[in-house]
Amino acid sequence: MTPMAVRTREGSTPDNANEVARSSGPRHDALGLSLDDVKRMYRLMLMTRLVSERILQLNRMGRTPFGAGTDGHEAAQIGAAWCIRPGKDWTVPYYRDMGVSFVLGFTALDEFRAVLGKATDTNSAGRAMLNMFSSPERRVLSRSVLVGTEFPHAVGLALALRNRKEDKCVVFAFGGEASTSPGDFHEAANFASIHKLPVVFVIENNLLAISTRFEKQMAVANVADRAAAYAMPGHIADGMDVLDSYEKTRLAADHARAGKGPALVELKCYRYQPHTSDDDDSRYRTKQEVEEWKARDPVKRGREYLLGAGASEPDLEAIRVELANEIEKAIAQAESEPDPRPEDALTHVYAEGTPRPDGTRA
Ligand SMILES: Cc1ncc(C[n+]2csc(CCOP(=O)(O)OP(=O)(O)O)c2C)c(N)n1
Repeated sequence: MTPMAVRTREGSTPDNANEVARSSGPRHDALGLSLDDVKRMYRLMLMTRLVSERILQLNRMGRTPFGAGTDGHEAAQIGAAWCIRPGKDWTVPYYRDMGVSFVLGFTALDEFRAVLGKATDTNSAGRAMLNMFSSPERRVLSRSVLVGTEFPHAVGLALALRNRKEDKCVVFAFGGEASTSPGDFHEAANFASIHKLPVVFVIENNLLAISTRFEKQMAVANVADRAAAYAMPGHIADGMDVLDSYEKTRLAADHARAGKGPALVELKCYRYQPHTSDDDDSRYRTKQEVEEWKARDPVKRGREYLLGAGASEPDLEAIRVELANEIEKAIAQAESEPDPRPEDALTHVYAEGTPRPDGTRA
């Protein structure tokens, strides 16, 4: 399977009214982004790449139990998450969404605390699997690792926003392409569309669900084709390009924000690492396939774009050095922090004060 050019879906119902105007200037200008915005996007893409690579290294050294690499998803995640308004919109990220979490303000230290299962982990105090991001202040919904279960929750959240009259707030529900196969996705999309709820389904299509290839996952050519069944727009983005990912997600977000109901954006990307640190990807793909996708590497493309738009090599090198230092400091800090206490294992699992049959309370 070679990297596919991004196709526009035939028969799609693009939200033409919201198409971003083209100009002859730099692409980011036409999207209303400054060069500084693009630099910040690049910084977060590089941070995501470096942290992801470091997690796998630490795992192979026996210092972390588990990892789920983000490499290859950076442009999709940073570009899409750039449309989220912090503190207003809600986000339901999935387990591969470290880049989304960084846009929302999570730090490398937050990530390493979670990966190392430390008591200081802000998501679950070391109880949940890594990347079960959770933050009421940042409006990030804690979710289950069961794929697809996030969508009915996201739609319920959107209904609650409407009932509370939190107008113009949108719920961004993320998932991989395989998460659109369980019934949860279809029930959620149907309900959201009937009730015109402000949900953006952000689907990172990396063509593989562990070892199951896209063609064995669904009969349609694009995940975005599924949107038509629910009368919602389905946009397709080159998920290896941060600006395209931003542009297409913004079309979907503008639609939802305008009260027109849900929309879906499919970000076509590829994961470089095995599915998780426990997976042997040599059993279902060739190194050549991975290399072909790496030729379109999103971080490298972001760097080339910035150099072409006026950023300097020393500027970009300074970003890399600063990130590398921040990451090593975060690892050392997280490793020095306490593990959860065994006696806290059930905290927040059962409601405190639950009545026992004998009338006492737990
Ligand atoms: C309901 C359910 N079935 C199976 C699994 C096991 N599982 C974990 S990840 C995964 C693949 C998901 O693929 P996709 O949604 O495309 O996301 P990706 O991991 O490729 O980013 C599966 C089948 C699960 N977590 N939940």
